[in-house]
Amino acid sequence: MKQIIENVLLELQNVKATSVQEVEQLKIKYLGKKGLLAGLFEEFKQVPNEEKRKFGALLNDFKTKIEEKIEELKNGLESVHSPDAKNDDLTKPSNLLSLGSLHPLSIVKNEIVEIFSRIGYVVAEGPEIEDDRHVFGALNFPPEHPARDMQDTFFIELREDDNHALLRTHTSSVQVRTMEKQQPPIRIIAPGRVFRNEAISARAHCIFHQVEGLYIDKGVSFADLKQSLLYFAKEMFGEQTKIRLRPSYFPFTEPSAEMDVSCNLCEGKGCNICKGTGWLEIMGCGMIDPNVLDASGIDSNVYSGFAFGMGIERIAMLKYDIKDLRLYFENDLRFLKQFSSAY
Ligand code: 2NL
Repeated sequence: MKQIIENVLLELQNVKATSVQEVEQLKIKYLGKKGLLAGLFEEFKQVPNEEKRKFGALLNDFKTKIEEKIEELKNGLESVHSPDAKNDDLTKPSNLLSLGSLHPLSIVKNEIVEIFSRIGYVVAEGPEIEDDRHVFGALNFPPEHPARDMQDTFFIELREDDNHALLRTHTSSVQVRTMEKQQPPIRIIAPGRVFRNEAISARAHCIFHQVEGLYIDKGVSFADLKQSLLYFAKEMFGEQTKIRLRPSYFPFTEPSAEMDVSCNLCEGKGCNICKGTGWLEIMGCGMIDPNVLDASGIDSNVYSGFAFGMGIERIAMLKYDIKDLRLYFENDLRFLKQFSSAY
């Protein structure tokens, strides 16, 4: 037995392995159930009692040596592991990166823009840092209007001539800039980020998103406004959708209205979402005040137009049943991953 052990130990010194499979085979050969070591332990049963101690120690030592050798071969394999080692398949596909998805506000904004582009509106954009004239002055806000208060608007720089720099509070400023540059017909849609000095809560935020629209030409009437917005409501909320217009007030339109759409969920019967009324308010609109046209160089004796504005957060809340505005801005992946989207 002693002789066998010595021979094997010698043999082991020169053993090499180039693959995991080879190491595994060696392990089976020496340490397996029917392997060399198992055979020796079987023979050990025949060893006379007085020699058991000596041979026992020898066998155990042998076992440890084989285990060490196997371990060494394994480690050797790992350290020489290189791309041209036999078992690497370089043609295997890599782990796929999971695709992100669009933010719910982007999904809803894109949908609104697409619906209006189908009837000839083009997208207009402008700066987020604006001046008083484009946000208030040209839009018929009287000097003492509460929206011009520090409490509501983020002023950036107070200027001598009162044309202060500020963060836009609506995207109407984009439309004013278009009217200054271009004579009718004008048919534009202005999506974008706006800012108001509000305390943040589930229902209010200092940053939010709007889409405003503007249509100016000869002979544009309230009937055109109503039919265009009915088209929008049906495209956005489904063919069965009804609209209603309630009188309202904005400094830049006269007459002005709030538009409601019939509640899709309860089909007008009254539910949680529409608070039992059967109607959901989704936008403000009206005929552009002649003062607004004239202030930007469009002759109100020749042209007329309508305008509308809606909050994207509110529409996305209705569409996806989102209950807290803050979720839009926290970028929590558990929230964002819920909105699958096709680009
Ligand atoms: C709302 C209401 C509205 C407009 C926006 C507008 C723009 C120009 C001239 C006249 Cl340049 N009007 N925009 C008109 C009526 C309503 O927004 O509730 N927005 C969230």
